[in-house]
Amino acid sequence: MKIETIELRRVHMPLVRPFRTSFGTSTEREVTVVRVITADAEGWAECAADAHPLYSSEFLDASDLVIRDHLVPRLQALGDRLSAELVATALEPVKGHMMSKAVLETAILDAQLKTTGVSFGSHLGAVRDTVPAGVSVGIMDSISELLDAVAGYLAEGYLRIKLKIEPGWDVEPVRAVREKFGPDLLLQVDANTAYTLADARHLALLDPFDLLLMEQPMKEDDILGHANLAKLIKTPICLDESIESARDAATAITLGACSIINVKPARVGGYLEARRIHDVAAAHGVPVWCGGMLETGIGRAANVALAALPNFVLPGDTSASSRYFDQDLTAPFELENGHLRVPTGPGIGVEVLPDVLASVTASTDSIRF
Ligand code: OSB
Ligand code: MG
Repeated sequence: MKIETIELRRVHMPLVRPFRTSFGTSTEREVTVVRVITADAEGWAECAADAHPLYSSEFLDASDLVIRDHLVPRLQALGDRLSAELVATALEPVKGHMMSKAVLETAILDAQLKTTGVSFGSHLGAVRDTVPAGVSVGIMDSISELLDAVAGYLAEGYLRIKLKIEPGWDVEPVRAVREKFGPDLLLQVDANTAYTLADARHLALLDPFDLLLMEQPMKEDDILGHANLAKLIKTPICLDESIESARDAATAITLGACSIINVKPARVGGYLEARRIHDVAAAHGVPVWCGGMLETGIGRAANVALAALPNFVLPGDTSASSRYFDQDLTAPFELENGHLRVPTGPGIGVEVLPDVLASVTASTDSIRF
């Protein structure tokens, strides 16, 4: 494939309500949208890094810089041999920066699939037309505010609720949601690394609430700690931040650090590695689900396609556009009986709305290839 230009565009997307996690509060999603222009097609993707290095060490200003100065030159060196399948290997010498690598691989894969008329879903191996939608519910100022928020999401049709937790906001909100919405509600929690093994006895207080899983209770590099915690609590442990590759997944599963994995393509360098994690987990009988990074319709389209693979057996954080934005960058993803439809058009299968994109763009940088 011959790329002519790569455009990096910084956009600011106001969130419909603040989203608070154990690592901070967001009131807008600032994101870098990447457009890859070839003679035959345009490929689109978004970088999942946040403005601040709080979820992981990556952040948007650093991502723009590493893309421009370190990643794009390595792709240019491939010349016309460049293809999505070669991106990860070409970028391997650069340590880390998985989200920056992912956005390039994804935009190139989108352009490539558009050229051949194949959808992300078909290319990755989707086996479903729709995927069940869960929703990630932020930390609130009060339990009553939380119960109202959960009731609203359930009325919209969401099939699974994930509560963000942190020390001081864990057992009581979980108890309140379980008591109010009953034993059939699919309920899980996400701590984003806010606890240590010294909290094991406290986290075991969540055992009676029949949670589907507890996501990333401890630090990302604490695989041994998660394996130890798994022996001390009944709730299944799911890893998010700890898993950056299929090898990480194999290690964590083998050491007993998790029995479920949250697959975020951005965190693992793209959809091709995400599929390998899906395959490794499936081979071990470990279910996976598709996480999210408050994506716009651009990233959501590809996530929904991935979530249609066979071992994505739990509802993902693949929510409707309205959970995040009043105005998405694409036609909005909408719930149909609690499900999102997997796009079937070429590539990511959704069109970017040029006027909307222009209205939220703060700056654009064009790199001649
Ligand atoms: O840990 O899963 C997470 C959002 C931003 C960063 C990290 C996480 C999240 C979410 C929301 O939980 C997922 C979404 O709705 O996109
Ligand atoms: Mg998480």
